[in-house]
Amino acid sequence: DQLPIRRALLSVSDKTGLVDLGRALAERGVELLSTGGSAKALRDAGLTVRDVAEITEFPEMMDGRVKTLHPRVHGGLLALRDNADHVAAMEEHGIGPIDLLVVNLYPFEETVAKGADYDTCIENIDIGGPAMIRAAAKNHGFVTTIVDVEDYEALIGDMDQHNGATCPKFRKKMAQVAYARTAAYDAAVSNWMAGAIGVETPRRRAFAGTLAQGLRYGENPHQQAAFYTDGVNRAGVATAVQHQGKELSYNNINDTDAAFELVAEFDPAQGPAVAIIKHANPCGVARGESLVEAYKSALACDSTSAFGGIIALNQPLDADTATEISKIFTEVVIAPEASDEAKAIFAAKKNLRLLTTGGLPDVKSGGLTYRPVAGGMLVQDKDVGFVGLDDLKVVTKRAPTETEMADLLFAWKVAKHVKSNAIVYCKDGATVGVGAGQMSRVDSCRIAARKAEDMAEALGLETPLTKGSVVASDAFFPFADGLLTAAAAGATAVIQPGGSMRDDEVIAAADEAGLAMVLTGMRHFRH
Ligand code: 93A
Repeated sequence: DQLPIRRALLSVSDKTGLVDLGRALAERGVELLSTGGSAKALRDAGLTVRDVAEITEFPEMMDGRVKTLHPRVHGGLLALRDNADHVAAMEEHGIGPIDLLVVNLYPFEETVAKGADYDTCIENIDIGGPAMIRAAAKNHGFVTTIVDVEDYEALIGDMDQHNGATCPKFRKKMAQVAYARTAAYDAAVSNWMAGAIGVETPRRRAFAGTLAQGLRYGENPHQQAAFYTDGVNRAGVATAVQHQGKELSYNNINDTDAAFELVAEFDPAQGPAVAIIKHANPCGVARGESLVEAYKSALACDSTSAFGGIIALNQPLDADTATEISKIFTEVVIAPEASDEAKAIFAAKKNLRLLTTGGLPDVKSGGLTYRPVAGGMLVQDKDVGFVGLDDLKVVTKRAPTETEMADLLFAWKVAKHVKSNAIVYCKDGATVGVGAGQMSRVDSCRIAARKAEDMAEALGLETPLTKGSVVASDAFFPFADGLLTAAAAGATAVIQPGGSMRDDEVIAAADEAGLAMVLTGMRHFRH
């Protein structure tokens, strides 16, 4: 039901596979039209090509800004072949039909990723390419649109199955891919501009990314999934180098991100820190004199849950830490760097994935987070909230000691990365109990304390590590019960936002229990 492809326009920035495709088309009797660099590449390979400039009777001009933007091109792509008026217009104006469009765009995303200056990025915004793609894809009843080198083979395959034509189903599929490409392209342009001119607002932003990797499956094996990157140059799972082990899964990527973003809260200049993540929540976070000490303390918080976990380090992985980590099963280790010795130790662990990032992300730098809801998407600024010593308000009779204060600030940073309701007990720069994701705050207090009791039993300790700890709560205590649970578990100091109707009641209970309490005035919900 379709005439064979007779004329193709090839205009590509990425010349990969161009010559082979051109040859395959020529062998099938297709006339080749092309733009400057693409035409040259085809000609150099000995193929016969007509310049677009010849049919438009206009030279490429303005540094190539105007080369294909002409009715002889767009008419040839858009004309309905079965519409008498369209056919007459083509005849009247000397427009020949274009049956196949092969375009890949100026490498805008790559140019941005390379850190090019503003004007270079602007010059790499393709105008003619997207215009042709959108035209050809709209006219998919008659025209085939190819925007991805990956689809060249399928194109020739489809033509060979249909006597040199393509089937409607293939053209529709390629049109869908074409619009995905132009949408993602313009989103990349808009988001780059937002960054370049410092627009922070989640409003009037575009959403799209570049497919980085098709994933084997999603959260569960019956869900399809893929990983898209947004081109933001942030040290993390999206930009990391993987040194060994099989491909990361959907859950691995999610947890690795959670782990690295958390550990990045701890400035490496202030000493080593380690975070262990399970199901997107930390099951142990610690600082230490050395990296291996930090790891051991993090593991001691909940060594049961740490099995099969994901570990993030704020300093280069060394041999000692690698040896210690190797003692239990770990899915992923992510660190700024890894020593050759450490890499050699991990090489024996075939199932362990090692990622290095070259650095830590700036946790104070913004960006947006997205969450799908049925029928839409919620967008907000990333939580880059930070409180320091000067922001804290002591509300109890007793002020925290210096040691308590250091642990309170540590616990607060961890709590920011725990799903609400979040309760984090800490002692000596290490978490000793984490309560996450409960519907009631008092349950999070109890669960964290109970897990500490379990660990004490496992480690053969007389008292749980929560004895003499401090506790952070990601949001205010609505009643005194949660705070009293923490006191019963042995906490001596509390950090929380404050702002509850019953703050007075909670403060009185803290005083009565001899607790020191500070308010941050800032909440860290995370869902
Ligand atoms: O500068 S443009 O936006 N103006 C145009 O009219 C135009 N037509 C095609 N860029 C344009 N293109 C792009 O040129 C294509 O999308 C492709 O990426 C590139 C191919 O150029 P060449 O064949 O000279 O290497």
